[in-house]
Amino acid sequence: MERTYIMIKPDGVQRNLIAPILERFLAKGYILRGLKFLTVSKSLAETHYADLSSKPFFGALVEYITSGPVVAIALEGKDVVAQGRKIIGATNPAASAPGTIRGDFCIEVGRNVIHGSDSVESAERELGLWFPEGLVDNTPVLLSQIY
Ligand code: 3AN
Repeated sequence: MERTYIMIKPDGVQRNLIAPILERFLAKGYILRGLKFLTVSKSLAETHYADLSSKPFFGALVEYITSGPVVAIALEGKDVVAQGRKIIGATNPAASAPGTIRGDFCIEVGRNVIHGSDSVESAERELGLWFPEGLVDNTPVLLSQIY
């Protein structure tokens, strides 16, 4: 089953958007396979964004991601990478439709509250980076087995 890496960035955490953001993915039906709250080291931020290292905003991006705790999330489900990106919206919030996370919750590209993997290959790389301990077995069970 396909997986993606989602991250609520420091501005999303500080603006108390953890619950409303998480709600959108879980209500849609994706399965939670990993969830943690952590402060990001400079080296982890640089490795995560290695593809952008030549961009003029790279330094500011690393500073932003390391400026406070983030929520790292592993999700699983059919077509979750592409569908997750649709739920998130465009990189620039100004181009994100209302109803998307960035369309509803932010204004600036440099403070765009959330990250989502852009391909199945980057998802696997990012999940390995952020969840080196592996993911949690979270096979849905019938409610009748719980209650
Ligand atoms: P996305 O996060 O939508 O996959 P990327 O991978 O192109 O977009 O960019 C990664 C992050 O870099 C963005 N989420 C944003 O925080 C930052 N970023 C991208 N473009 C710019 C820009 N022009 N100015 C400042 N920050 C940017």
